[in-house]
Amino acid sequence: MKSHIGLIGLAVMGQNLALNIARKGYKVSVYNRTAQRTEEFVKNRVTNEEIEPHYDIESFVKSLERPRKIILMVKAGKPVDDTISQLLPHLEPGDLIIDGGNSHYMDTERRFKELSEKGILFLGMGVSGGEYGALYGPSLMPGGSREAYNLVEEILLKIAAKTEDGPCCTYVGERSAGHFVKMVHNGIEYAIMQAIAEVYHIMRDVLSLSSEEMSSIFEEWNRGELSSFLVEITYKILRKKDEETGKPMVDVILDKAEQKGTGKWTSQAALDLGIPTPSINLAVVERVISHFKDIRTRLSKLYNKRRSATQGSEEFLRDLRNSLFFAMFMAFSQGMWLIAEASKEFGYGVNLSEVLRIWKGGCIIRAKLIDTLRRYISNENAYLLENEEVMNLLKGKIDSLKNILKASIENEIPVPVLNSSYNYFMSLTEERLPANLIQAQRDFFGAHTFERVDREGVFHINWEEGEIG
Ligand code: NBP
Repeated sequence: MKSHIGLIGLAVMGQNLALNIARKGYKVSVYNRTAQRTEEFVKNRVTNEEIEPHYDIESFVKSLERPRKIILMVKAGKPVDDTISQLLPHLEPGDLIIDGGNSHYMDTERRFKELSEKGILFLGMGVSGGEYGALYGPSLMPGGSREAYNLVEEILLKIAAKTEDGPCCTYVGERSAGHFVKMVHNGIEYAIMQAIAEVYHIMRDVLSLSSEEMSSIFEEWNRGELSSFLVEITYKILRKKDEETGKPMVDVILDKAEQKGTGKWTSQAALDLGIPTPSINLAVVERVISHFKDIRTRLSKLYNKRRSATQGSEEFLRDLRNSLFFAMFMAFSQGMWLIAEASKEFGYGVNLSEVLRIWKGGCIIRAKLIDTLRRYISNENAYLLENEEVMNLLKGKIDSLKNILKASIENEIPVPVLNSSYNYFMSLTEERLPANLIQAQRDFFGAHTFERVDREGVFHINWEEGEIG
């Protein structure tokens, strides 16, 4: 019997996805560039699942029912192109390749075009949820042609995470829409992680709370409006002890944050499309700063920080909780606005509410807040701020955020994402920004012209001698 589907790339994600698909009753052929990985996978992890290993591409392709459906779970970048090149001689028009890695959306755009010209169907599919999600139910964000999606919809819906609103998978949109949406998902993830880290920093260095105390607070928060996967893992992380030293695990981890690039890509795309995503941008920048450990250590000795120990009063903890909620909301506001703009610009046809729905389960940014966002999102209100209930919700948090920002300034603690959430909101809600002065400066030194508030037209003046046109 031929396999229903094939999967190439048996690192952690590929292995788990193959097992997940096989456990839903499908026969899966697998292939990996390095044969040893395939052998170990079959020996150590495959039990009753119908998983057929292959050690050359040709036999792998021949083992698949037609039209062939092949998922790639290889490293993003050149490995995807290499694998596609190896597959192509063995494929026929109508066969489907699904790239499930974190590919850059522009690469997906190019591959979609190249493969379409050869009659090969292609889906760029974001997969979120890490290795656990891949095995037990990820959030899937496939984009490409509807025809391609229809070929695998049944399988994808079965393997995706489930919530009361259905499986966490939908046809996201045309061409590279799936990978664009996955990229922004990761950008939002960066911002929320950084906001949580900033709150932790204040708890640790201003309130002097122990890891156990912080863990209990995050655990309690996770039962309320902040309920989310990232808050949940935070309280679990904070209570974990290092077996060697007995210290809290977080205290023995070096404070240098790594990144694989999806946050940076989100910021780059946002800058290109002209959509403000300051929380995401600053979360990326803060990871970069974290890398300069030596410089930070030297400078910290030169510029002693002034810290005044503050009592962790009920009010202060409430303010911290409200600030985190506010920052989380702004991360979604910026991300969804970016997706809406990309959808318009690139003709993706993304349904924003559906994107939020498939982020309700399986993925890293799943959060109770998403239910609220889904009630108010629309193409016109993609930034989610133009609604009376949202307005009341946010107004109730602003004073808290101001208190926390004041405390962070008092204690010289960096809170770039909490701060940028505040400034993003304050800029967007300010009728008269000082951009008039910037226009004047541009016109002064570069004759870049300006518009006037009192009449139509484009103007330039000679700033030292009077109006010239
Ligand atoms: P990796 O991103 O570490 O990639 C390892 C896989 O790529 C191995 O199967 C490796 O084969 C294969 N590969 C490489 Br490297 N170069 C190749 C080439 N030139 N030709 C063919 N195969 C090649 O694996 P992963 O962490 O499982 O992630 C897979 C994809 O899923 C990535 O795009 C990743 O960004 C994405 N993703 C990962 C996570 C996560 O939590 N890890 C979550 C969501 C999405 P080999 O065995 O022969 O070296």
